[in-house]
Amino acid sequence: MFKKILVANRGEIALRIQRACRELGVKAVMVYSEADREAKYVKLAEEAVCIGPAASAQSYLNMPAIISAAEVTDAEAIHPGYGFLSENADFAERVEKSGFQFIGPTPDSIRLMGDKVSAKQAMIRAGVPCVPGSEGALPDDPVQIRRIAKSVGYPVIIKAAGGGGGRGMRVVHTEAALINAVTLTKAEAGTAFGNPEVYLEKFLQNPRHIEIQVLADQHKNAVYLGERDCSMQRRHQKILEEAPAPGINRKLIERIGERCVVACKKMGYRGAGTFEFLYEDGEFYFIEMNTRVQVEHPVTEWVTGIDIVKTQIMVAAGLKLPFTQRQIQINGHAMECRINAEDPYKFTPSPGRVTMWHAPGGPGVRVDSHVYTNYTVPPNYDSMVGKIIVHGDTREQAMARMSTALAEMVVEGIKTNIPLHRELLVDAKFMGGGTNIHYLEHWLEQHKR
Ligand code: MV4
Repeated sequence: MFKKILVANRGEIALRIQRACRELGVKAVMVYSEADREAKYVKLAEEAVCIGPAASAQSYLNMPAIISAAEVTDAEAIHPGYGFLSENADFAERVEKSGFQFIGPTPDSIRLMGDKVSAKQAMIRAGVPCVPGSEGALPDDPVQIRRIAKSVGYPVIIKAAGGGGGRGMRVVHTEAALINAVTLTKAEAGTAFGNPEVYLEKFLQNPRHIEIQVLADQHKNAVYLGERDCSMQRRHQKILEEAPAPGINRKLIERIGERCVVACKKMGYRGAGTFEFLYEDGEFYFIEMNTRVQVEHPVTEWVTGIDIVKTQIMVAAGLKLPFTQRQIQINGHAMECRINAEDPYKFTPSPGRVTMWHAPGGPGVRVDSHVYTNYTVPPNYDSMVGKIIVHGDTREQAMARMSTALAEMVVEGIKTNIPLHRELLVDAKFMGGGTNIHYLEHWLEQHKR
C-alpha cells in the first residue's frame, strides 16, 4: 500500500478521499487554492499545500503546481477526484512520467473513452448495446450523411466525438435540416474540443439515464456494482440519484453488467468507472463511459457495502479486488440528494458565508460535506456543497428517511436547493418511480413561481 497520497481536488470529494486514506492508514496531502484555505479537510490535514489563486485554471487545473506539490511532499500517488483533471489523459500521463501512480485508469483508457467515437467502437466490439447510428465518425459527403440518417430514421442526434456530458450535440428532425446541423456541430466541435469529428445516432425521445458502476484491478479482474438511476436532472446537472433503478428487470441489468465487465477486461481497464446508458422501452443503449469516481458513488456503496474510493486506492497500488462478482449483492434501496448553493427555483448561484449548518442524522442517513457553520462558500467553483444519502430496506423507507433528513437539515446564510428536494420527495410521479430525463424540467415549468 502507498504511504502517502496527494488529493488533487477540493470540496466534499477531497474530504471523502481523505477519509478513505485515514481508514487505509495512508497519509493524505491536501492541495488547496487561496479560496479554500479555510476548508475543513485542509484544517484536518496532517499536510496541505497551497497550489495557487482561486481561479481553477491557476490551481486545481494547474498540472505543474500539482505535480510539484507531490514532489515536495514525497507523495507516491495522486487521486484526482471528479471534475478538474480527473479525465484528462495528458495529466494522467504527466503524473506517471513524473514517477507517481495516477489513481485511475491508464492514460490510454482515458483517451479511448474520452473520444466518444472510439469509445462506442470499443463497446460494439465488446457486445455492449449502443444506440443505432453511424458506424464511427460521419463522412464529409452529404449524400452519404443523408443515407445514414435515413437508414437510422428521424429524429437523429449529431454528437461531437470530443464532447460528452451534454456538450456538442444537436437534434435533427428532418432531412431538410440535416446537412446544416452537421456543418454547425462540426464547426463548434472544432472550436470547443479541437476535434471537428461528429457521429450520428437515433434520437431517443423519452429515455431514462441509467448507469452501471464498475471496478477493475490490474490482474484482469473486473466486477459491476449494479446500476444507478440518474434521470432526475436539469441541464445535464443531476440533482437526485438512486439505486437500484425502479422497475427494471434484474436479469436484464445482469446481462448489461456482464457486458460492461467484458468491455473492461478487453481494454485492460483499471480502477472505478461508469458506463452511461439510455434506457427506453425495456432496452439499454450505451452512450458514454466516465473514467473517474462519480459524485453519486455513495448510493452504490450503500446498496453493495463496498467502499469505492478505498477500492480505487487499493487497485492503484496493485492489490487484487477483494471480492468476486458472486459476492456482490444489492441490498435495499439508496437515494442521494445533491445540496447546491443556489436559488432553488431560479438556479442562480448563492455563494457566501454559511451562518448555520446543521446536518441531519439517524438510522440510514449519511451526509458527505466539507461545510460547517461559519464556512464561506467561494464563488469560484461548482455550487454543490454536500450530499445527503439515505438507505432503507425498501424504496419507500429510503424516501421516508430522505424526507425526514431534508426536514432536519438547516442551512442559513446562503440559499440552497433543499426546498426543491422537499417538494420532489412528495411528488406523486417521483414517488411512483421511473421518471425520465425530462421529468424535472417539465415539473419546473409547471411549478413556476
Ligand atoms: C442522447 C439522447 C437521446 N438520444 N442520445 C446528453 C448528455 C450526453 N451524455 C448524452 N445525452 C443525450 N444523448 C441519443 N441518441 C439524450 C441525451 C440527453 C440526456 C441524457 C442523459 C441525461 C440527461 C439528458 C438530457 C438531455 C439529453
